Amino acid sequence: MTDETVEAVLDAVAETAPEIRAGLPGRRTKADEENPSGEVVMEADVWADGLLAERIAEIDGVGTYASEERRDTKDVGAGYSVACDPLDGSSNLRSNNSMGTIVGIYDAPLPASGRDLVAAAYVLYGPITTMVAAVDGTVTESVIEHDGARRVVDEDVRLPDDPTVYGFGGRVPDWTVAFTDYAREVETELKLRYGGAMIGDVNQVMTYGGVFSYPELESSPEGKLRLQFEGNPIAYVVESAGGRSSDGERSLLDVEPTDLHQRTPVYVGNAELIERREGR
Ligand code: FDP
Repeated sequence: MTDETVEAVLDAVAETAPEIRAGLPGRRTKADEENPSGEVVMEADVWADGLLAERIAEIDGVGTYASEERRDTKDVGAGYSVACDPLDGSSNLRSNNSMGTIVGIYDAPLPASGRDLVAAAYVLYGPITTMVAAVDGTVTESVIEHDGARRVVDEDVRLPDDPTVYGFGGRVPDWTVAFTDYAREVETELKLRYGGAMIGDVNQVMTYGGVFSYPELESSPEGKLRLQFEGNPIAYVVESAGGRSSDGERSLLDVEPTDLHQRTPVYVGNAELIERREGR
């Protein structure tokens, strides 16, 4: 369990990314199964999970592999717990829009607190395949080359001070009164950017500044996104880049972990915009 393990996990995710991307065209249909959260998955979700599980399990210093696609954790040795969302936003496959892969490396058994993360990263499958990684408090952006090599293009990614964009998930009639009030205010200040894949939408915020939220809903007070696989890793990246995260009351990194697949409302972005939501 060393920093070499962290780099090896990030390398494995980067090396797998071109393969995941290349295999998407033939896997745009629904698989005949549901994930542990009860959602129908795409063939690409299952396939990407299989590839990542195999590659990450081989790494010295990794003890556990877990993903949004499997009910239980997989014991693979001794060391860090690696939690993945193999294809975040995979419902965008049908409409050919952006998607991502998310990885969180925890120094604790799962479910773990975000404070146990030692690194987190995401791959964005946009026109270019990129990886944004937070390690030791520094966030880098790399272009992933065809052979899976990471070429750093920004050595110190920081959230811009002047926020520009927002993206909010969920249907408006399903929003709570408090969230609706907040959204109405933010709408008058920022431009809407919502593409339906958290990674794509968060990367807009990382690039232009602003706020992304998949909030608590009337029909689902815990929202939609999963703490271990989505909320914590994204919070770790955004906070390492100088932003803030919240479940509406506290940093996502301080949310008590209770279940591997627990959901949480997610707010990430510039500090002032997150604090304004917490103040309501
Ligand atoms: P998806 O179901 O396509 O995997 O993780 C779930 C997620 O996508 C996020 O990437 C995205 O932000 C959200 O769900 C989109 O949900 P809506 O369709 O409700 O907007």
